[in-house]
Amino acid sequence: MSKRQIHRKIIHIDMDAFFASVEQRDFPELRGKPIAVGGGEHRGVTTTASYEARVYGVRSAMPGWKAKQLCPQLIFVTPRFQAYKEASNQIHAIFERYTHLIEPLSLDEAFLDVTENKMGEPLAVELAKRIKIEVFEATGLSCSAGISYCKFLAKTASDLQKPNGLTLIHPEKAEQFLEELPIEKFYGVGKVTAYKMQHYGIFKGADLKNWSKIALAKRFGKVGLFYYDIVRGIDNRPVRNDRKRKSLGIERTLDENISEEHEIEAVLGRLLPRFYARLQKADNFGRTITLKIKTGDFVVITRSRTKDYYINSQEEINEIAMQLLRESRNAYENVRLLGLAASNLHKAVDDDAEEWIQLKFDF
Ligand code: TTP
Ligand code: MG
Repeated sequence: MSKRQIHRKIIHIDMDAFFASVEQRDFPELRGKPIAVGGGEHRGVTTTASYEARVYGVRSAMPGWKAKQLCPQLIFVTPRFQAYKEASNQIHAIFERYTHLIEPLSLDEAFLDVTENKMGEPLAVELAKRIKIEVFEATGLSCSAGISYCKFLAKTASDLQKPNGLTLIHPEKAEQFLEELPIEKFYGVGKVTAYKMQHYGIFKGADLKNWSKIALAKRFGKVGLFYYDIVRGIDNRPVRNDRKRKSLGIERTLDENISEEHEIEAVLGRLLPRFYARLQKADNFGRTITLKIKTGDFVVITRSRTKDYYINSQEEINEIAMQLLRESRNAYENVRLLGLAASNLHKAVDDDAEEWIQLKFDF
C-alpha cells in the first residue's frame, strides 16, 4: 500500500555558482576566468568556484592549495557577503511577487509553492521561465529552476541542467525518472550513504526500489523509510515560510559544577569533536562560533567570534572555542553547562531538516 501523494506545484530555484557569479558580474576582468571565492591559496577554503574553474575539478569546501593544484591559473577572490546578501534580497523580492509560500534554504535557493499563485497562472513552467528572466534582469545573474509536484523532485530537478537550467519532472514521469536516477543524485542521500548503498548494489533508483521497508530500516535506520517513500516519488512535506532555527549547536550539562581551568578545558575539548561532527553531518557551517557557559548560579555567558567566511576547518573551530573560553575566564567562578553553536549558517535549517539530517546519520 502506498501513501497518498499530495499534488502541489513546486518550483525550486537555485542560483548558478552564486558567489562566483556575483564577483564576475561586479569585476568584468574576472569574467570567463576560473575563479574561486574563499580564503585563498594558503589558508582557507573555497566557498564556490566559477564554472570555468569547475572544469578542472575545483569544488566548494576544497582547500585553497588543492584548488590551485588542480587549476594553476585559478584566481582567488575574497568573499563579499554584503553583495551576496543584496542579490539574495533581490531574488527574494521577485519570488514574493509570485507567491507568499516561499521557503528559503540558503542565500541562493528557495522553494516556491505556486499551486495558488499571485499571477493566477496555472502552468508552473511558465512561472519558472518568468522568474528566471526577472532574476536575470534584476541581478544580472542566472539561476536554475526545478519544477515538480513535491519538494524532493523540484530540488532534484533544479540540479539536473545547471547552469541556467529549467527542468520539469512531470508527475506521470516521476517514477520512471527516479528509477533511472543515480543514487548519488538523490537529494538527501549524502556521499557517505551513496557509497554505502553502492556497496549493497544500489546504484540507481530501480535498485533501491527492490528493497523492502524492513530491509531499508534495518540497514539504514529510520531514514530507510524515507528512502522507501522517496524512490516511489512520495514526499508530502509542505513548503514552509516560517523557518525558525538559525543555529546548530550542542551543549552538555555537567554532573557537578567545575571550576578548575584544566577541567573546563578538558570538557570543552571533549565537546569539540562532537560539535564538529554535528556540523559536518548537517553539511552546514557558520560564520559565527558561539561559546555558551552556564555558571553554578545559572548565569548564562555567551562569547562569539564572527569571520567573513564559513568556518569549516576543525582546527580553526577548536582554536576559536578555546580562545573564547580563555577570554571568558574572569566572568565566572564555576561552570555547570558548556555549549557550542554555529550561526550565520550557510544553509537555513528548520526542525524538519534537522530531523532529516539526524535520520540521515542514524546508523
Ligand atoms: P550552492 O548553491 O551549493 O553552490 P553554487 O551556487 O556556488 O553553485 P551551483 O551552480 O552548483 O548551485 O551554494 C550557494 C553559495 O553558498 C555558493 O556560491 C557559496 C556558498 N557555499 C559555501 O560557502 N560553502 C559551501 O560548502 C557551499 C556548498 C556553498
Ligand atoms: Mg547555487
